[in-house]
Amino acid sequence: MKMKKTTSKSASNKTSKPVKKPVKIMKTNKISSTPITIYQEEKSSKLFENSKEILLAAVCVLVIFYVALMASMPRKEVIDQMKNGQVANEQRTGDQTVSLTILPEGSTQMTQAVSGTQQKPAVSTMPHNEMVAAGGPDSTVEAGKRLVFKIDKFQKLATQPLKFNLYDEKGAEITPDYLETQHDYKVHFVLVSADLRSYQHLHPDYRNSVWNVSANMSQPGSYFAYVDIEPVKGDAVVLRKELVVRTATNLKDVKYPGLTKDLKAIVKDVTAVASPDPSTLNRPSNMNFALTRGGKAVNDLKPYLAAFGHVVVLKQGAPELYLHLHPGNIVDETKAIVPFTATFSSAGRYTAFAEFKIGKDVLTFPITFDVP
Ligand SMILES: [Cu+2]
Repeated sequence: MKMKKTTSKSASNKTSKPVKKPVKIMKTNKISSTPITIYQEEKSSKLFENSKEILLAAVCVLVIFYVALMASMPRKEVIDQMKNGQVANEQRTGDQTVSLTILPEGSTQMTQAVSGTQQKPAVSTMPHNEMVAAGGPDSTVEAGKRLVFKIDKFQKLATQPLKFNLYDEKGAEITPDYLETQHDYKVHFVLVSADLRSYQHLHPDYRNSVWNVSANMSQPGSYFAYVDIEPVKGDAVVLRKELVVRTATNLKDVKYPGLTKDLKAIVKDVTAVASPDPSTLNRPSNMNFALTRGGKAVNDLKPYLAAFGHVVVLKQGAPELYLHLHPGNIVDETKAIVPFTATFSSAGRYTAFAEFKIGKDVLTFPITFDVP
């Protein structure tokens, strides 16, 4: 965290300065009109000497208080930096990159486009759409060999301990040392049920030579795991794997969530209203989320994983299409309107899972909308 350079080091030096005694001012007492003035001057100059010390002490106290306050409240600063489109790298080491790159399997064109624009920017609150727009909109996610689960078929309807390994293009294992931290974690693990009715965003641990995470898979059917990582060398990538509880889901038979009425989702006491505007395919379009409580803008929106919000967008029936968006700058925090941009390449029905930290809770708002 950045500290203001104001310190108290010079504050006490001045107290050792010799105090000049006022000289014989009472002499002038004879003049009736002036003594009071002079006496007052004398008094005020003494007062001034004392008040200097008081003032210095007060300044010290204020500086100490300020420093303590800044140390205990990094959030405000993070917010300010985020408003300015920066992220507190000092505080969140390695948090310099946008979290996801969306690469189709074996597409060199995409890889080039993405690496051309990504270049490990120092700013991570830039909306992902830049990358997506450059690399191609709602692209496919690499599936297959690079994300390998110890077990990918389950019988129990339960929270399952999942274990997996990650590999690079050459088949070498990707351990934590080979990963950048992005948005506070080395691995972001999104698990979505095939019917898009269950969504989890988790953060696995690497233990005993394997990544571990527990995920709720209490419904039968397929789940899609998306692992987003940014290798130290190479581009960020999203890897995908289908996990099956009992029987795989036939995507043609899935009853997906219908269009969300008024594009409004309510979780706890918070209402999120999305305003996607995907009027033009293949171009970045705005997608704002307005967060309210009791009809008023929420006043306790907090940064979460180094952003003011995270939106994962999936196309119904197309698990290979995946967008992960982060907001740009929040222009007016008091309005609690979080601006995202997304680029869609194909018409259809999409479900967005928008995560916001509001107060102490991270709330996920699912909103289904159409891209005409
Ligand atoms: Cu995110």
